[in-house]
Amino acid sequence: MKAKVLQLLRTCEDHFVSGEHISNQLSISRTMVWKYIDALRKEGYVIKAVSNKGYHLVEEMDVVNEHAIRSRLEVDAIFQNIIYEDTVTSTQQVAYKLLGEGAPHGTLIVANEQTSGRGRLGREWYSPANTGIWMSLIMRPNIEMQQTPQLTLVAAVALARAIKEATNYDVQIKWPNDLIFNGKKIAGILTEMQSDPDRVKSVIIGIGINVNQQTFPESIANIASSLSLETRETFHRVAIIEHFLREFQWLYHTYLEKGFSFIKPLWEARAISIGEEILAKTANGELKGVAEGISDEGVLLLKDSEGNSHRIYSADIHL
Ligand code: BT5
Repeated sequence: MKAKVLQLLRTCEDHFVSGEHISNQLSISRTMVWKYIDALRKEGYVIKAVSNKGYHLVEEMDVVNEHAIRSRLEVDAIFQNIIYEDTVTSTQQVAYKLLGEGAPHGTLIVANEQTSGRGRLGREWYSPANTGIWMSLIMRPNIEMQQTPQLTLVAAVALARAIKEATNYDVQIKWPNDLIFNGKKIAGILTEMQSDPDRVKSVIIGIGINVNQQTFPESIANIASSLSLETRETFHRVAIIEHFLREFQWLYHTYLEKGFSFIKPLWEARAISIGEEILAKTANGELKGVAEGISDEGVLLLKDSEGNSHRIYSADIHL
């Protein structure tokens, strides 16, 4: 209900909306309307009340919680099952637990802080409170197992587009799972698949975005940054989440319908390091060469100094 009150206030952004209108629209008493307004104020929303006129949402703070997200969902949004927690170990871990309990396709888990956020290969992911977006999506796609890495690229395109829409800044994508701003990593994606021997059962897509952090631990300060540090502005996390969910939904559905060939040019348009000399550190050793692009399946193509072509399925890329 709080989400619906918020939605109504937002649709009348530049003028007052009467308590009576809210009460009629939502079929609740005027007293209940007042209670929801009061609760929203306590969360940090600045809502002006003028007798005979009604309520006016003057300012939205950087509030992230379930109804803040829900109030921004499109009617046909697939992410209807939203779980918000203040502090978790890792939203991936919460997602695994929920999968065990039968969580539906389109489950979204968002946390304000992670105490054991993780990256690929069990690496740590720095996830302090109040500043970043730490979220996991549970999807149950009908795709082949070898296609799941493509979902990382779909999510990367959706995230780059969402950041552009919410902040007006362009970010780049570094294969396979990094978003880069001014040469530094501002977001990472972690796609984990759960499968039977012959089919994908579910996929958890974990996304970490550095939004308003002003400092980073020394160990990553030279490679990591936030949107705020790079632009000297601050951003509303929930607006970035809103744009991401919208972008991801249509890209995901179009990908399922038309295949990866639809995503590839969108990915390439934002890719960093294509045509450049790179070092790919894979589980089987290191390879140096020129990144030629990605294949129609989303695999990185690298040509070494002897002219041999290599297909890279999984690696860390150093420029
Ligand atoms: C990733 O791994 O980039 C995937 C990150 C996914 C994080 C999300 S947050 C929500 C969900 N829940 C989780 O627990 N995880 C997901 P990888 O490519 O392996 O990069 C990890 C490396 O990035 C680390 O070894 C550090 O060098 C660096 N790093 C750690 N924290 C960072 C941060 N906040 N920003 C930028 N770089 C960071």
